[in-house]
Amino acid sequence: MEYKRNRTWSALGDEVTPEPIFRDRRRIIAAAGAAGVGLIAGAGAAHAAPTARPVPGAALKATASKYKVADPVASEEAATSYNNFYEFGTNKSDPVRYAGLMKVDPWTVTVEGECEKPGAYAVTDLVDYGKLEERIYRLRCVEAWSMVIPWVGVPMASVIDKLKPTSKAKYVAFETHLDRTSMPGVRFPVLDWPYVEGLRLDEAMNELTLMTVGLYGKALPQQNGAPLRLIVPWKYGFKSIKSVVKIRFTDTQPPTSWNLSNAREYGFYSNVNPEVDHPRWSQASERVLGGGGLSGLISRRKTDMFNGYTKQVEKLYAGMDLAKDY
Ligand SMILES: Nc1nc2c(c(=O)[nH]1)N[C@H]1C(S)=C(S)[C@@H](COP(=O)(O)O)O[C@H]1N2
Ligand SMILES: [Mo]
Repeated sequence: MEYKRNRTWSALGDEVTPEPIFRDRRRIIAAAGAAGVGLIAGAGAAHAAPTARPVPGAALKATASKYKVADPVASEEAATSYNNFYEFGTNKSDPVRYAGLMKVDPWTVTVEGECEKPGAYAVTDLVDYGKLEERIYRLRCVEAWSMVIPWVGVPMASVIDKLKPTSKAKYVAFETHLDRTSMPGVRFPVLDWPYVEGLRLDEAMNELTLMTVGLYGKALPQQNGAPLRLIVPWKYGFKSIKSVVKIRFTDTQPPTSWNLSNAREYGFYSNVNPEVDHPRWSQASERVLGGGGLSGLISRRKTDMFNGYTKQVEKLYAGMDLAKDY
C-alpha cells in the first residue's frame, strides 16, 4: 500500500490558480432546481446572486483556494452518508437517515459574552456569501479514519472580526442546536446535550479555521451540520462542531462535550497527534475512507502531526507539553 506523507501543504505553492468551482454543471443545476433556487450556471453566472438562504443542497458559488490536500477526494456519497452526528444516533448511517427532519431555515446564531457586537444573527449576517472559498481539508476522526472533503466557507477570523471580541476574550465557545422532536439521538444520554465545543481565541483566528456552510459546491446537508459548522483541520473531527446556534466569547476555557463525557480520553486541545495514543487505540495511522460505495477504503496512511499543518499551527502550542495538553 502506498501513501505519501505531508503532501498537504509543502507540495502547494502559489501555482494554484483560483477558479470558480462549477465542476459539474448538471449536478449544480439539479441541486439548484431541487432547492427551488433560480441559479444561472455558465454564461449567465455573472448575474446569478449567491444563494441568500442556507437551503441544504443548493449550489454555492465559491473560489478555489490554496488550501488543498493532494490526495484523492472522498466520494460525495461517502462524505454525506457516513457521518458522526450523535444528536441523530450513534450509527454512521443515522445522520443521513434522520437529520433531514432538522429545520434549518430560518436559523439564528446567538452571539454572547466578551464582544462588542453580541446579538442574534442570521447565517448570512455572519458569513459573507460573496467571499466563499473552497478548501480541501482532510477531516481526521479520533476513531482513526479520515476523509478528504472539499469544504466551502469563510475564515472563522472574518466572522470573529465582525463580532469584535474585547481584550478579555481568550476563548470562543460553540453550541449545537438542540431539538428533542427532530433529533432522535438526544433521548439517549450518550453526551451531555447540547453538544458544546470550544477553541482558544488564537486557534479560532488561525488562518486554517473555516466557518463552513457547504461541501462539494453545495450548501451543507443537515447530516454534515447545516447550515453552519466549524472545520478545524488540525484537530480531531469532534472539534468541528455542527449546526452551530451559539457563539460565546469568554475569558475562561469553556467546557466541551467529549471532555465532559470522558476527560481521560478527550482533552480540550485534541490536536491530531500520532505520538499520543488514545487510551484504547493507537493514533499512529488512519484508514482513509470515501472511495466508491459508502465508506469504501481508499488507503491506509500514517497520521501526520497536526494532520499535516505543523507549519501553520505549531506556534500556537510553543512551550506546551502536548502529551499533557492533549
Ligand atoms: N453537534 C455535533 N457535531 C459534531 C459531532 C456530533 O456528534 N454532534 N460529531 C463530530 C465528529 S466525531 C466528527 S468525526 C465530525 C464528522 O463530520 P462529518 O460527518 O461531516 O464528516 O463531526 C463532528 N461534529
Ligand atoms: Mo470523530
